[in-house]
Amino acid sequence: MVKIVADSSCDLKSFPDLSFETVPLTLSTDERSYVDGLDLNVTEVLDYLYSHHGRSYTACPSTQSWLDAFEGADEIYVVTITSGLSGTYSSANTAKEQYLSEHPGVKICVVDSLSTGPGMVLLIEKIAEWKAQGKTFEEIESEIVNYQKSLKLYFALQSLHNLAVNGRVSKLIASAIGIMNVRILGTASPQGTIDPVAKCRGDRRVLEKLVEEIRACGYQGGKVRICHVENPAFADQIAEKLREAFGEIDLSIIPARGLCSYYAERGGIILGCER
Ligand code: X90
Repeated sequence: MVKIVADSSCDLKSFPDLSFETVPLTLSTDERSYVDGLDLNVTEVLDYLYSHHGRSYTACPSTQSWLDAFEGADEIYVVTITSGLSGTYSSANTAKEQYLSEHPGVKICVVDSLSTGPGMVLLIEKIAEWKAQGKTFEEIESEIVNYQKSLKLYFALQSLHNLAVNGRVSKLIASAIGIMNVRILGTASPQGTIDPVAKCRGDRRVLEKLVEEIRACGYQGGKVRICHVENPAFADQIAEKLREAFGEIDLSIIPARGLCSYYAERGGIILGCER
């Protein structure tokens, strides 16, 4: 059986016509812990975390949770959140080694997305598309890297608080926003870390700047996936602007699950596109 397994930061819960499963990260405070599973209520968790004054943090999936997801499959594609910000890629590789030692002959390809959310969605969709076309494991394993190079990830966030307290972005960068309607526009660096691009005052400005950046990176109307944290209106505005500029595009909008909601924070959006 062919199976695609991703961690919960991909924001998808299911995938049509194919065996697909997500493995959860966890979100916690010193008092509570939430598994980013299919039934997690994001609004409730965000309400709790914003009212909680102590520290909060996240943890990558355990090796065992990957192994459980691999069970029964013999051709497995794993897509993880960037290794530049999380131990998830490393835990997936540990699980791969263990599964292979117990199931010789199985094929497992672990892809470090160097991205998250919508960047992972594009990778998962491409693997599924290639599989439907009958490509072999070896072809997919060697071609996915080139496809990955054609992808770009952007984000527009209203707060970098959770990224900063967990050491994923410098406190200096984080302190510049969260005041006076300032939004930060950023991108994923080639190493899969956070690369701030601009500070923008207000939604209209960040929208203009985002479309400008997308154009400048060489985008010409390829696929776009947008994940949002309780902000479908902003995602719709981005979609509209992109269609004005580039015509009909294959674009979809996805609500963020727990992990991306925690780090991208309320109002945040993450956008992945093909160049
Ligand atoms: O292992 C763990 O505990 C998970 C740590 C994840 C840390 C960062 C998640 C970022 C999610 C923020 C905007 C997108 C930035 C992507 C740059 C590659 C969302």
